[in-house]
Amino acid sequence: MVKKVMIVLAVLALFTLVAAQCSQPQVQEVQKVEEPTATQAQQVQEQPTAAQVAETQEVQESPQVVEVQEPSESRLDTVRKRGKLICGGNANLAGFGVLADDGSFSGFDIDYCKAVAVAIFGVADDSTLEIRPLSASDRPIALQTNEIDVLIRNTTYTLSRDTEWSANFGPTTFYDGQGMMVRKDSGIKTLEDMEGASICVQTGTTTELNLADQMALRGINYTPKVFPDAPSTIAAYEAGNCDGFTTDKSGLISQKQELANPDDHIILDVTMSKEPLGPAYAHGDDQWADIIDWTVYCTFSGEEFGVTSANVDEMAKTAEDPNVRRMLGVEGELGKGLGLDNDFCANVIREVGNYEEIYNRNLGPDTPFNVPRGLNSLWTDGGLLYAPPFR
Ligand SMILES: N[C@@H](CCC(=O)N[C@@H](CS)C(=O)NCC(=O)O)C(=O)O
Repeated sequence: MVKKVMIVLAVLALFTLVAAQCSQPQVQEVQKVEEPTATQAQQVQEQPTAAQVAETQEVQESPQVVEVQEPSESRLDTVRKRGKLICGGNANLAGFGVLADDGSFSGFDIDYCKAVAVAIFGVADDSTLEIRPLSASDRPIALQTNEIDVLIRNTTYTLSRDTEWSANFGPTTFYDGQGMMVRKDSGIKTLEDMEGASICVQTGTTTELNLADQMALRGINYTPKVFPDAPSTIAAYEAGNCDGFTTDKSGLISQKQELANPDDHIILDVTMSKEPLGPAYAHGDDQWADIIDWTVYCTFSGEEFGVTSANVDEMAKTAEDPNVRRMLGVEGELGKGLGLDNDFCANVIREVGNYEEIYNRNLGPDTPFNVPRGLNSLWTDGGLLYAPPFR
């Protein structure tokens, strides 16, 4: 019996020993496996990370694709291939943008359309420049659909236009403010005298909004009468349908001349808003923005340095001032940096003139408008016109 028990214990001990020996390497194997498994676990964790990376790459790549697609052809290339600049303008505002019976456009803003065409093509004529007349309400759509390359149409720079129109604004070419015109015999001298008045105003403009703000601020009740364009607005005022007509002061000065008896009307001594007018262009093409901006600055600098359409070629030959030499492209390669000819600014001044020439041709003392320069004087004359250096 004892012998049997001894044998069973021996077998059990042997089994335990074998089992222990067998399990030992298993444990070691597991441990061995576990170490790499931990690495594998990291790798497994990294796999989704890699997927995430892939996803991230996709996210990063898609805007890159968009970026690449958008400027696949720059605006400058498009305009060059087309052979002409399409400039959104005004057809109804003498002095700024007006269409003549012969189909030609003229005005201060139109001259800036011409200046941009000259900067690109060296010349502005029917083959290199098309003016596309736009109503106030049509402006943002024309910009957003790329129907026009640039908008130069007595357009006020505001924050919401900067964002909602997806537009950028170039340098202000005309600092304006909103005014009010009334009949001289109405006895109205101030806005406060307009309690209960009806006021003609054009829709799609800052004018309409400023009028509401200003009248509310002053607690004046009034009835706005809203029209889609300048001719219908001024016609309604002239027909006596409104006591007042409001728009930018430049617009009032211009529209007053359209009336049968301009002297029967006065512009009140009040400025209801700030209206910085200048070129606007679609977001997304910095080179194009630079071209518009530096074309405008060229006209400011031309006036500042006394370079005119009459003397520009002489100045290009004889000027010693490096500022003038760089501006006219006889020294350095500033035009090339914009994708233009180095003498782009000399061409602009020769063909269109410096700011003073453009201003006087359209709005100066020899025109029916005779608008004082005021804020639209050079910074050196106490005004706001200031061009950064051509350097
Ligand atoms: N500067 C303002 C007003 C611009 C504006 O459209 N003014 C009118 C009144 S002078 C005009 O030019 N009308 C011409 C037209 O559309 O017939 C703006 O940008 O909203």
